[in-house]
Amino acid sequence: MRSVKNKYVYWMVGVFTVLTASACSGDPGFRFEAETIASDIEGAYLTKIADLNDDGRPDVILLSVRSSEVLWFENPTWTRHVLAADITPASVGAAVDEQDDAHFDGARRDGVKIVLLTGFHRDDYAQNIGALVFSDGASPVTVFAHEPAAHRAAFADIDGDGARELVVAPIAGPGDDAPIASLVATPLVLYRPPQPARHVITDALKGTVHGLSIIDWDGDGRDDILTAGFGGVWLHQSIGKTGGKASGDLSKLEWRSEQLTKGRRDDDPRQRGAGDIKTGMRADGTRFLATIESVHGGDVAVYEISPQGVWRRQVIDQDYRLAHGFAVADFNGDGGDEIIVGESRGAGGVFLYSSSGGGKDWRRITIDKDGMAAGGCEAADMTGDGRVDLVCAGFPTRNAKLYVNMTEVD
Ligand SMILES: [Ca+2]
Ligand SMILES: [Ca+2]
Ligand SMILES: [Ca+2]
Ligand SMILES: [Ca+2]
Repeated sequence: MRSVKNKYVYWMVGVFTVLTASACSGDPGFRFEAETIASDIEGAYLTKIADLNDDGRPDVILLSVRSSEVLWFENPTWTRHVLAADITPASVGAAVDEQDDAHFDGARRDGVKIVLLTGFHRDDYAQNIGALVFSDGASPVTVFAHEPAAHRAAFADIDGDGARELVVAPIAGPGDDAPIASLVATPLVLYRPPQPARHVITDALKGTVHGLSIIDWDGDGRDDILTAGFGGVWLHQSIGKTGGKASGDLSKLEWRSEQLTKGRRDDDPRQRGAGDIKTGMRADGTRFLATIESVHGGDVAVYEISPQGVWRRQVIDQDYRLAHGFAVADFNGDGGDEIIVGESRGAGGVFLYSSSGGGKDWRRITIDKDGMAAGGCEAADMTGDGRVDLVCAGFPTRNAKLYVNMTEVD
């Protein structure tokens, strides 16, 4: 019988380095200890956390935009394994579906489903074939579809039937030779891997789309989708039924898409909008939005809704050359979420923003000053002690690190 996640206990191995000990008056001191997962990964870009060997400990998939291999690192020794080989060109996104035991009526789960987005030419965008690669850990890895310029993906239960579908967000419309600066229509697409059928959620997004986030926005048991791009932050919700658990017809869904905020304003349309989107929760239970603005931009913004229903923008930092690593989680257990932002240029830097008062007093705390130029950061409890840790991967620094959360939690 499978051990229940979050109840495992084990000792982390490796040499820890105390990186920061911040203790502002009246503010809980955030403290992280860094552990190197890998330091020789050319093109290290993003991570995807998932328990790949089903031992209850979350492992780390590492995507490189310079490698034909996708590696995964086994927690807690960080022994490296090849997840997929001969990926040409590189892989830029991954989505993992770890089904809860409840979905299998208490039976042991069948392992994880993984989709890798590959075929992304960093230097020749017009050749972005967007191969969608499927692995269930048992059958051979297969390419089940092509979605040109596929860039972000996430599993989400869109129709509320208990099984997750795959949302794929291309960075731009097909054939665009400069997708990071596109001004044409960009699709948002739904799949049920490994079935090849393609379902367009919307073609209302104009220009580059760089951020994708999943949340059950209205608490109705169906996951909803947030996207970020030159056109701002959009919410996409499905209506209608597909009928039949895990096998319904996704083409029967109807979609409602609305813009939540325009994001950054600028005369240049390629400097507008938002590059990434996360949702967070205040300690009092109110929701906020956090964004990087614009695409590959340097601003960090927080939005809170007004009594009139308008998302009000507050820029909390503008110091980044290219902010890319991005995560939102409650690192000190006070019920309110903090924001993580990684500088992806030069020597980098990983920073935490904390708002202790529930107001506009976001303060910045350094987690890693110059040892991580984070292209991606993810928050998860990697050590099994109930505290949320942080995993980041960096391109210029060619590395991946675990930041073990040592913050005192109430
Ligand atoms: Ca594991
Ligand atoms: Ca579903
Ligand atoms: Ca919903
Ligand atoms: Ca907190």
